[in-house]
Amino acid sequence: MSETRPRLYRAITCNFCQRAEIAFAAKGIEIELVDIDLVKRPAWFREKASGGSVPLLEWDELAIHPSPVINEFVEERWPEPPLFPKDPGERATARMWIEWWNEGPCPAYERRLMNVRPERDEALTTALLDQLRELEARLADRGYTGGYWGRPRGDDRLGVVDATAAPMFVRFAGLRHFHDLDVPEELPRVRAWRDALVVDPCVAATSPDEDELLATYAGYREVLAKAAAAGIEVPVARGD
Ligand SMILES: N[C@@H](CCC(=O)N[C@@H](CS)C(=O)NCC(=O)O)C(=O)O
Repeated sequence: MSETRPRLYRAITCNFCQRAEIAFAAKGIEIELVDIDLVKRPAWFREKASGGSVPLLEWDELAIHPSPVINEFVEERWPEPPLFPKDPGERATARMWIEWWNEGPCPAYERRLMNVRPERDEALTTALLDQLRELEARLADRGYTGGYWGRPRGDDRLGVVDATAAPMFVRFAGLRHFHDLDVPEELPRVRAWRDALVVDPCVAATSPDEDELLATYAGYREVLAKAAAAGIEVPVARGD
């Protein structure tokens, strides 16, 4: 394998993409970023290994996706500093959290953020808040009181679960802007985790400019609103 610079196809709105950007930043590996317009996805990109989905990592002869596999690869190829816990039980726990994140909080936030049908607002808000309450309970079960996810087990630095969760918290900017929604005050552990993650140097360095992020979301929301007006259901999250 050569030492060419890894190339990451991404979109600034995509929380999955920033997970990989954070992992590379944590490892100190410079990458080439290729921005993909998710509304006018180029035909040449649809031909690639992910079938048009971002993130996609190309490195040497490899084309790797989806985001959890990319971060596993980054960890194995560039082991220092480690993002996964050393202890096998904690590693399994980290992977279970990532699985849960992808099934629970992540799609709930995507659906609520991108909803353009006001009659669905309440149900989608409830679904998102249910996920955040479950997150609060899971953090409490871990003995979490602040800092990074690994802290209760003595590992208070950015890890793979933090890299997976942080991009959603960064994109809560969209929930605040379009829907006046935020992490409720009665969820102190979720807020503490959010607060620790968004200021982490690797997260901050890979976070999109907020105005650009909101303008891009506004463009997507316009497309979704036109589709909704035409009676077309557009999937916005896993499982739709
Ligand atoms: N499970 C994938 C999800 C990636 C994903 O949903 N990406 C979105 C953008 S945020 C996308 O490209 N969707 C279009 C598609 O999958 O064709 C991952 O973790 O990488």
